Amino acid sequence: MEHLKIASDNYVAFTFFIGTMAMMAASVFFFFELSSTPTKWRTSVLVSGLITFIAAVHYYYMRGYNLATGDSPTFFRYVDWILTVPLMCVEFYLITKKAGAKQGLLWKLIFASLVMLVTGYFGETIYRGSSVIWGVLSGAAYFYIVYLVWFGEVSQLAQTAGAQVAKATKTLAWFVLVGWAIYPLGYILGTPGGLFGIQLVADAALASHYMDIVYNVADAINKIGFGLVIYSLSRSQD
Ligand SMILES: *C/C=C(C)/C=C/C=C(C)/C=C/C1=C(C)CCCC1(C)C
Repeated sequence: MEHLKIASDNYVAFTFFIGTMAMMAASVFFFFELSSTPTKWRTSVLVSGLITFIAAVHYYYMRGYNLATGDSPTFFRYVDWILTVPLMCVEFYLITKKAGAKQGLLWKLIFASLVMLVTGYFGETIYRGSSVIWGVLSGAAYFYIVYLVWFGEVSQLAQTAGAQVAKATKTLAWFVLVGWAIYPLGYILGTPGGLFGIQLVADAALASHYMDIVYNVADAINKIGFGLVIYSLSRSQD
């Protein structure tokens, strides 16, 4: 078998590699901190660890796939997201549960995240020619999640759940509004006519490289950062 190495100017392979390490390290951190986490926050911190652990396993695979083929591991990217994004919705539910969050809210968040990801997957793979319309549908589901965490049930419940929960929920809401908005940017760069018919990067191979770099950076920010917000909440007085 040929020995594969990362060329020093291969930023796609490099960010897959760093992403794998970062997700692994974050998982070890969250899992080891569990024993000193107050019981009422243990499930939340465990879920933070599960999110980065699932990502670490996918990144390990995607890193190898990309290095061996030079291609974008789109399928496994979406398998990762389909598992981890609903778990991030679970985090919102868990921290607002004490203030009375109902399971219905959890299902709303999970359903919206699945619509967002499945439509995005269609636009990136099966229906690339109509990626704009699938991107718009995905964006609608995304904005529904933004609405729920900024103005809807999540934010209303958080306000009655104590100062620390309210503060953490606001920070997580910023992650959803700004951190998650990085993904559509990657989609726009990587799909044909991504920006309402405008092709930003003409070369298809280059376009998919840019997309992978953007997604890799976004994942590190959103999965590890999100988990750390939960972690610091678990160390607060609430
Ligand atoms: C850990 C992974 C996370 C937080 C992934 C989040 C993904 C998104 C918020 C993706 C959103 C998309 C749109 C809003 C429109 C274009 C298609 C997507 C799927 C890239």
